[in-house]
Formats: sequence, C-alpha cells, structure tokens
Amino acid sequence: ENTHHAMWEKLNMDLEAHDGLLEVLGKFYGDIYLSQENRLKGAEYLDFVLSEVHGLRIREIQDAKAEGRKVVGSFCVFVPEEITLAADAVHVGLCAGAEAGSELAEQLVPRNTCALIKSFIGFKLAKLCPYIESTDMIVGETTCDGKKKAYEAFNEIAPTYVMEVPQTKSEAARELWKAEVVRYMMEVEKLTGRTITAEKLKQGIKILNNRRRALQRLTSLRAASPAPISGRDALLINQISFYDDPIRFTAKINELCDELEARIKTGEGVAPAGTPRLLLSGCPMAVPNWKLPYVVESSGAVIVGEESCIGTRNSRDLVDESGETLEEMIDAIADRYMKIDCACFTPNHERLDHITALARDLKADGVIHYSLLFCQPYTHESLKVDKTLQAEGIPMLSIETDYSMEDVEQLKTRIEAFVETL
Ligand code: BJ8
Repeated sequence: ENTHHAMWEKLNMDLEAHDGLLEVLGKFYGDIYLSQENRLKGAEYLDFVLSEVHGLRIREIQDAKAEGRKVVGSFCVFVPEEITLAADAVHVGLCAGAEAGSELAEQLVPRNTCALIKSFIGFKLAKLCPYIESTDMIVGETTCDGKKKAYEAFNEIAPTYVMEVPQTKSEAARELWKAEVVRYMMEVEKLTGRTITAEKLKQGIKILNNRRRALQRLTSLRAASPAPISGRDALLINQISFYDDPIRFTAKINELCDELEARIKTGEGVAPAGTPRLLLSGCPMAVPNWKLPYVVESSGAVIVGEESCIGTRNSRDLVDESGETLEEMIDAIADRYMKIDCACFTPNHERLDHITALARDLKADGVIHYSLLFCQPYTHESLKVDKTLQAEGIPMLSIETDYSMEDVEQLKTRIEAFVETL
C-alpha cells in the first residue's frame, strides 16, 4: 500500500480513483520525460518533485498547517502571492491539466467549456486533488467568462473568494485593481489572524522576485544553440514553480542554470544545432498537460520558450523593490500585476510586442499558437498574433486542442508539415 494512503484518506480523497490516476500519470511521465536523452543532472529534482507532487509536498503542507499556517489556492497569476507569503501562508496553484473527472464537471459547467476549467472542477468532484482538499481559502478571479461563471458554480461545492480583475489597462482599472489587492490583503489577514507588516511584505516580494529572476535566467539561457534544455523540461520547471516551496525551488533552478551554462560552454545540447526552434504561445499548460510539447519535440523540432502564464508571462515582470512603506509596496504590487498581458484584456497590444520580441530573443524559427478549445480570448488573439508575426516574417501555426489524446496523430501530421517548411 502507498505510504501516503492514510494522509489522502484523511483528506477525503477517492483512494481507488486516485491510485488509478497516479498509475496513468507515472506511465505518461515515463514515456514523455524519462525517455529523453542527454537530460540534465538537475532534472533529478524535477523527477523527484513530480513523483511526490501528491505525496511529500502534501505532507509538508500538512505539517505547515499543523504549525498553524494557512493554505491558499488560486487559478490565475493575477492573485498576488506576495501577500499570501507575507502572512506566512502557503500559496499553491490549483489549475489542472488532465481529463480526469471532466465528465462529472459537466454537471456544473456547460459542455463547451475549456478543458482547464472542466479539469479543476472535475478534480474536485472526483476527489482527486490533494491540493484543493488542503486549502483553507480558494481564490478565483474575474478573467474570462468561462472562469467567472465557473467560480459561481464552484462556490457551491467549495467556497471561493473572487478577486475582480479589470478588463482594460485604464487609470480607473488600475485603481479598481489596487483596491482589490488591498481587499485581498485584508481577507488573508482575516484568514490567518496575522497582520501583514511592511517588513513581511518586503520579504514576500523578495522571495517571489528571486523566483522570477531564476526563471528569467532559464529563459535567457535557452537562447543558446544548440538548445541546452528540452521544452518539456522547461515547461515542467514552470509547472513546478506553482507547487514547490519558492525558496527551495529558486535554489534548485539556479543550480540547474549553472549546469546549463556549463553545457552551453561546451556546445552540448538536447538536439543537434540546426534543429528547428519553436516558441509556444497562448493558453497556460497546467500539469500534467504535456501533450503538445511532446508532439512538437517528437516531430523534429525543439521548443525554446513558452509565452504563457505557465511560462514567461509569469516571470517577465518584477515587483519594484524600492518601496519602504506598506502603501508603496502595495502600489508596486498593483503596478506589476497590471503589466500581465492576458488575452482577457482589451485592447492587449503589449502581448503582440512581447511575442515578437521573445521569438527574436530566443532565435525561434517559428511560433506555435496554442488555444484550448472553447477559449474565446486566446482563440481570438491567435488571429492577431498570426498577422503580427507574418508582418515580421516569423511563421506561425495555430493549434486548437484539449486534453484528450484523440488528436495526437493529427497534430503530429500538422506539426511535422509546419516544421518541414522552416
Ligand atoms: S492571467 S491566461 S492564468 S486568466 S484557457 S480558463 S482564458 S477559456 S487561463 Fe489565465 Fe489568469 Fe489570463 Fe493567465 Fe479562460 Fe481560456 Fe480556459 Fe483560460
């Protein structure tokens, strides 16, 4: 019997269904990750964290709870984690990237809802996610219509605090957002019974900026040719950043970057120089959604960047660290988050500039735009991204898909054809 069974049982999980999920996941991970050649030594950390993502990490979180710390779960990079950390709470991402439970989800949301939403609802209904079951507070947000309405339904099975994210970048929108940051801070103080001081908030800002700096370092090292790390491993690093302790994660990723630097010096890579280099752009790929990177990297290309919230959109901007008072720091946090170029905003020109610049910086030969089926914001923007990249002479392929494996062969055919033209 699995050593974590008693813990999962306490969390009221469906042990049988969960064992089944872990088995499928283990096999999937073996095929997609462990089969890679020339992998980094630092990938041992990734393998370990992933193999224990529902085990040891949950145990740590339970230990933190036993010490009186609270756990906050969120679904969007708009929720300011600095504030959570400043109240000594643990912050985890709850987005899910597997089909398990999706049919159950259709009791609460319409069929034509994106796979990401169906997945987190399905995981809750099927009692498969130890993170959701460990949270003391779940935070939703008003981004796309799909999520906004899903939180209303989700609230009936799991109380959800919702942050109002504005839809434009106007001055009034920024004021609204700042008020929401303050309201979140008060809610976290109420939850934890702790007062957020300037000193604590400064610490939270520093910890998360350091995590972003490590991820920025990884991004810039991927400009090297031959590509020193696979897109799959880089995606996994970004995915793990939402679960692991931020200080440990930062240290491990910096070690991994040291190894990458050494590799780059000796000209070593995961694919020969001259392998077509692709940038992925679009919807976030929540763990264990590795389908597209796997198909791409089995089609004669290598992925050199991810323009998504589980990618550069979450690491590109730092919070200004010069603030000393609580007020200054809250302003700095509000400003930093207002820079997020999510497709839910209108207009959202910055994203087009960011994609072009990233493709150039990473020396990408082409871009694959990825939208989840039924995702209005990103499907719309794929047309604009295509136009922009065309004008810049950068080829783009637009993919719309979900979490099922049914279209893998078809995707492979399209991606291979695209790669041939590069
Ligand atoms: S800041 S990208 S994490 S909202 S895929 S649920 S948009 S229908 S995820 Fe996101 Fe925050 Fe924006 Fe980032 Fe809706 Fe589209 Fe589904 Fe999506």
